[in-house]
Amino acid sequence: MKFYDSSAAPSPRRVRMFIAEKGLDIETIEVDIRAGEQFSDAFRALNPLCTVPVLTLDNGQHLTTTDGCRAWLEATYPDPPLLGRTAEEKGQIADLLHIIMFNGQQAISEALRNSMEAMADRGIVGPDNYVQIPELAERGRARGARFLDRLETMIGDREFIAGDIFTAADIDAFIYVTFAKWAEIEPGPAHTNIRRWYDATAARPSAAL
Ligand SMILES: N[C@@H](CCC(=O)N[C@@H](CS)C(=O)NCC(=O)O)C(=O)O
Repeated sequence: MKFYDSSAAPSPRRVRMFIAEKGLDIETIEVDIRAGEQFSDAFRALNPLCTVPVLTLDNGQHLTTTDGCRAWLEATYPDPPLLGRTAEEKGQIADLLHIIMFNGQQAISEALRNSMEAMADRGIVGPDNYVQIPELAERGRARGARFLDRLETMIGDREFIAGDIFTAADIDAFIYVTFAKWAEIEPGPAHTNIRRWYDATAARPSAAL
């Protein structure tokens, strides 16, 4: 098994933290996406969509999205559970992950991909080029700020986002609050729940990776 990672990018970090929380040791290959290694023939053979993360399994199968990698990891290494223990919790965490992706990841990606000079013509991730749309960057920043307000309420006075256990929802929200800083979106003084929860998550060994 091999994990194709890219150390500065948020999506593979979602799998990297997941692997660390499971206590697994998986051979990791760094893909230099700034140098365009994701477009090489060798990488396209693993994932024609030219994105990281990728997990290659011992049976020759390639899992090419964060969701696919984590679904397989959870089913193969169920302890500790990160995608829910009961049917109800699995449903709840799937909801949370969707909300975090739609309101957090999508907003911040739009803000950055449509404004950064280094992302010129890379408005959407993947093998095809798309021009930047400055209005999308502006909208992304507005949505990103609202994401923090929404997350503040989602966390409330809970220790973890889903309740009493650490889950993939904490991993993803932690990574996107960190990623939002690239777009100059940061928790303010009113985001006291985010600050408490963020500091506790940052202290976990998996967050240092
Ligand atoms: N939905 C995909 C998205 C993966 C994704 O966007 N990966 C980014 C890094 S965070 C990437 O591969 N970027 C390469 C590029 O920008 O060309 C997943 O979660 O696996």
